[in-house]
Amino acid sequence: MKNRFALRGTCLAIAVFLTCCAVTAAEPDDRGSAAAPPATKELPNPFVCADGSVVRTPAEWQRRRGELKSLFEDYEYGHLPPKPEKMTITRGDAQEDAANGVTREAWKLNLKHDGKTLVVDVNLTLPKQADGPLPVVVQGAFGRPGQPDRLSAFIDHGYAVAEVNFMQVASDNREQARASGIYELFGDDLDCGALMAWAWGMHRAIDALEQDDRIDAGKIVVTGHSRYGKAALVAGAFDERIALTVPSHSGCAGSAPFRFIYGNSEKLHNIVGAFPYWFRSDFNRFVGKVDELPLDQHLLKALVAPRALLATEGTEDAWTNPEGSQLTNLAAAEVYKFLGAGDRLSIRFRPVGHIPSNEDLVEFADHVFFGKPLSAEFGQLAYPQEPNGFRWTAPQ
Ligand code: GTR
Repeated sequence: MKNRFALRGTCLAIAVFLTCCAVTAAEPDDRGSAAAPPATKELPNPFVCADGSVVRTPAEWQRRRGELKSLFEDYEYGHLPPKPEKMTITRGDAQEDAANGVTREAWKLNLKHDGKTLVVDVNLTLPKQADGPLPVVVQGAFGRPGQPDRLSAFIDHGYAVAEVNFMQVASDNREQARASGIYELFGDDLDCGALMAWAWGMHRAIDALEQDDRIDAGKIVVTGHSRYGKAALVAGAFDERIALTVPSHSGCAGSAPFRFIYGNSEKLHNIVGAFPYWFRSDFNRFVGKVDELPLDQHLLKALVAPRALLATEGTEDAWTNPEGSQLTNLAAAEVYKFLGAGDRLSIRFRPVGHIPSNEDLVEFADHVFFGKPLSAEFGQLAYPQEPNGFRWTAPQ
């Protein structure tokens, strides 16, 4: 049981090591278990596999997708923890909130693994006039208490909202990081940081939502703002049950690349300096060496393909590198086009600072799920195109 989920990576590492030995007596790559491509200043090519072969068909993309997931697990976020052995759900009584036209239910997910239990709270809010199974927005419960209408952009348009208590999953506190939540549940087996842990928490909420026939399991949206936008993007990349992923102003380690930093936006050394516990503990080895990173964030977006993905950005939110997010969208678009899903990837810029724009999520979700028209601002670029971003294109 112990280290079960590190086993796959270890096998790959051994395979890579043996291959290297057969060709040359070079030292094994000690930077992770997935094979690292050569250093590159441009965004790495998603279509070239670890063995140098080129992805030519959507079926071959599936294998490449597995490699890309390993890169993110082995180098940046750590491994996605497994589903716990058992989950039971305690559903609190439905509370009617007539003033806001909603029904609220407090759920407790009791997650059991290897004799240990972790309880994660999920607050479900349903529009009162529900008609048929509802699309649902899953997000961290970071909302501002005392603002009961904070979910109204979703609820008023017929979307249910499930808010997951991320802090029970992994603390967002440097001193207490890796001391509670999933780190207690799984013990030493985990190498993931908080971003992957929060993504795992969203996946557990989806396990529960899938069992509720008031929810349309084919219309699951994940979202989050800023650090929770990073977690939402990771969640969407690693779980194909998610139909639409909407990182809001997610910035560095989210929608924005490490290689292209515009203006005074957040760099790898800033984020691993302030929030090392969001990542695998050795991610800081790439400080000052981003060219050697075997991945960049366009590949995380590409992992969501062909499922829908919308990045929402603020052109006055300089720290989150909105110009860089434009570049990763353009790069990921090559994968979307290759998979015949070019219309499922979009970006929406607003002239705002660090505030979410939930109305954009709803408009795009209504478009993807119900075929409603989309306004022209979606997909409109806000910056000149980066000439050095990437030279590769999707194979013909
Ligand atoms: C900042 C951090 C960003 C972003 C932000 C937030 O301090 O540098 O990456 O996550 O916090 O979550 O509000």
